[in-house]
Amino acid sequence: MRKVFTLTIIHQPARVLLGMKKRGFGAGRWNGFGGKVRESESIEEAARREMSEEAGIEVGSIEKMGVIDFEFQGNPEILQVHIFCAQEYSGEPQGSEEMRPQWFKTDEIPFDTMWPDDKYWFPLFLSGKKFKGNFLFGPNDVVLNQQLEEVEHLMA
Ligand code: 6OG
Repeated sequence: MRKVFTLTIIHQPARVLLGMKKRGFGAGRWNGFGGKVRESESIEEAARREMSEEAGIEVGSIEKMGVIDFEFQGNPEILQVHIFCAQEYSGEPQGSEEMRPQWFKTDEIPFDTMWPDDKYWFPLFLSGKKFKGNFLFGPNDVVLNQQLEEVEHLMA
């Protein structure tokens, strides 16, 4: 079974907006903003909705930068995460029940407190490259296997 998620990162010159996940899946880690795509919406609509719900901001144009399939050993479910970049937004980033937003300089990304896959794809993301890949996690969220490739285009 496959579940589709969004993950959106505001990227402005020399800084990114991340959020500390306060509860649920990935709690205690910095990450972009996002969640599960509902049946009634497109993936991009979900990305915008989650930015609004979790950080209180409305994003301008957004661009899909990557798609990654995640698998956890012993679990048949595949999490397909669509990673978006946005530069412009309106409103002021605000904390929510789920996330505490904070700006990070692009040379001070807190990889040690992020999902272990992030250090693989973040450099591509920051340099504006598009990518797709897959990761297999083992016990304690260790990366057992991964593939990541740069691509010219991603499907909407
Ligand atoms: P909710 O459960 O909050 O959505 N997500 C991941 N992000 C990274 N960087 N690595 C992973 O490796 C991830 N798995 C899921 C997708 C979960 C949020 O977390 C992201 C969503 O934005 C396993 O609804």
